[in-house]
Amino acid sequence: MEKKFKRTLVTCALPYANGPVHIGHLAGVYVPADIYVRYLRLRGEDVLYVCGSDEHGVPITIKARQQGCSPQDIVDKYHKIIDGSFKALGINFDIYGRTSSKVHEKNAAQFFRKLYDEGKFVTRESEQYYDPEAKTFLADRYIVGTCPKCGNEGAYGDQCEKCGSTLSPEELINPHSRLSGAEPVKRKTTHWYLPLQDYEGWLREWILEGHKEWRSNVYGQVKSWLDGGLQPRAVTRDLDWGVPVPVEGAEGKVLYVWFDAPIGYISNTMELLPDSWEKWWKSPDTKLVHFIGKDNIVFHCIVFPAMLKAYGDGFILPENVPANEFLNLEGDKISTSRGWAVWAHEYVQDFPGKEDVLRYVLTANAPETKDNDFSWKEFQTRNNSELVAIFGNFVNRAVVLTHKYFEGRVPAAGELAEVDRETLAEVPALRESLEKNIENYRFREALKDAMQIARLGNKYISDSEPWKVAKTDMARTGTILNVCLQLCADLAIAFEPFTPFACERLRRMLNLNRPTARGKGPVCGPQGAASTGIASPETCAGPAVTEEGQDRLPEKVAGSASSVCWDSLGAADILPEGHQLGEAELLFEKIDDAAIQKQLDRLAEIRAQKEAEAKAELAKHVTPQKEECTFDDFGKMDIRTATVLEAERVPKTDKLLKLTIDTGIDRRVIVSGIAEYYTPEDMVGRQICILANLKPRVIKGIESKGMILMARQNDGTMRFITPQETVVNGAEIG
Ligand code: B3M
Ligand code: ZN
Repeated sequence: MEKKFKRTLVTCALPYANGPVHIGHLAGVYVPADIYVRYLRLRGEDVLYVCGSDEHGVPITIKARQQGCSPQDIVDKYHKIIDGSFKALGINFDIYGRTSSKVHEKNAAQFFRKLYDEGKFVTRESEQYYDPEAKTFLADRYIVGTCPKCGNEGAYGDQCEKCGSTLSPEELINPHSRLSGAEPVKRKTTHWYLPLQDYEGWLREWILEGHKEWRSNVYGQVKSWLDGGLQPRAVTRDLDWGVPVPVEGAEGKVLYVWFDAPIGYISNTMELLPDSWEKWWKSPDTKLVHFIGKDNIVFHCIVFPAMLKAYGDGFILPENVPANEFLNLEGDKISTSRGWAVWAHEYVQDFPGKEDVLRYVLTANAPETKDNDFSWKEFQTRNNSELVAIFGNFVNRAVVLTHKYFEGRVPAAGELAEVDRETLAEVPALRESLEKNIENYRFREALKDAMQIARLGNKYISDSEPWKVAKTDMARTGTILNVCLQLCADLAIAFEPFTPFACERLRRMLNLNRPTARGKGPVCGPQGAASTGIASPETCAGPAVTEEGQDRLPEKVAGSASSVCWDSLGAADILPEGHQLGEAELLFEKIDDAAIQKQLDRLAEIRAQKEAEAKAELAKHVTPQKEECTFDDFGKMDIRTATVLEAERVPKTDKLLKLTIDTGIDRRVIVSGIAEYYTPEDMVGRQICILANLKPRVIKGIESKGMILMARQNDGTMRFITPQETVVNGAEIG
């Protein structure tokens, strides 16, 4: 049986404040969380929505070093950018805190101290790398060297970003410190560890037995971690940026970022609600939901719960952790370091007024069950053919025609025809499906349900042709438009979680209030907004919403069409006859090719730059020169130009081409292992260079006379050598 909760605490992964957020973050975490929160609030649920910047960790100190500033400067800069882009996209947390805050430092230290005092940690001495020049221990990321797998000279002690291998500093060839360049030495150091293995049985029971309903990607990852056996996990680091370990003799040590960051959820709640935060974290009536990306699953499903369990004191555990997979960009993995990303703060500048389009596309294409790809073409198509051509077009026709024929007042619905009734009857079913989908974290499907209402409306108005009916039957025209306007009002409610800015415009057109959660809990947005008719999405958030004791909306605001709520969705009379509409405005605008091309050009530039860098990198690894030879040695080789006349694959082989060539001396056959790199069509007509006097060999039953000269690049790929200008066949080379 579903457990009933009184309130919901929604957390979003705290973004690292070492760079801006991009569409991968938005699609993976923040847009789905925002939909969920907006929806719950529409339903009258008591919700607290918590996020903040993750301001500790090695990447931040590295960035500071690169830019010649302090880690604090870095986090100040990115905290502001990230906070701003969330707001711009309508993602309004009740608090967007920071882990560099005083409240957090105190709270995280206290959390550690309690576990420490109660003997919940074990200490271990280990050998860690130490920079003898900079006189500091080195986190794995601070050590660079040559990757043993691919030869990349800039591989980190934890990972090679070029080939993606996970590494340990021991594996690096020629390791050196990023701080001083010195070769790191091993030194003994002591750290505190949380013995995760002690929590294994409990975790199994709680998740593997108790939460079979979790998404299969989450459940599967947890299971494989547990099946693999848990190990003690270090919760401290030798570093000078972070929360100092609150224990005597721990100078120069800080809490590991993944220990302090999740505590940040709690600290941020404390910061917002110093007197009532415990209600959100320690009441079994609170439903805790963590929105995260798949790379954070182990921390949110294993490490943090084990920390909370160790701490005790009534802390609740997540009811669900709907982690998403990754979003790629134009077929390639998003990469902050390579600049292969669409940044949220740049998007809102490049596409002002189109915040909803991004929200819509990222939801329609959300990586809920598998990695997905974002492409600018798809972005354009979804905007132009779905938002504009279906949703916007329908609303526009309904509102414009009502102004044209009925002075902008909702006409009376006469007797409903079959098609009217059937159309209206579809909405409650869609609503039910939408509710189920959101409640089960299937946001893509939920969006389809909402969009289906727009499709329904668009089809209804096209089929009913009120503009034609108006020539003969004004009463029927009125009925059709009445039905259309009710569907428009449905859309204004159903789309609120997904496209809040467009819904605000739509409500303005329909002269409707922001939908409220009538009678079920605190209202969504300040009371004052109700009388002004319009409340901006911003007013939907804010701590006041979640505080208890707030006035509730009256059960029914009689006669006022301007007050709708989620429960109005699907009713046939949301807008009463005679209700005055606002002016028609464009709900969505087309995005032209030029705007898309601009984005594609930017990405092409990045790609070209990366390719050039890769080439330069390749050029660095030239194989060493061979042993000396004499002029006579060389003179024995008869190297000539020739032209390929015919080419075909050698049957039953992958690598061989049979080439018939004109050598100037004769016409002959050479069998060459180049089929991996060239097709027969590539070769015909091309001028090549051959070693003409190589002793003939029989290959796969074919006599091969000579050898084609190829350049072997250091990644192993081959290119044939061709004269820059066409020369006669048989010209001697030397
Ligand atoms: N900052 C990692 C990430 O963005 C991390 C999340 C912390 S949530 C407590 O992938
Ligand atoms: Zn590598």
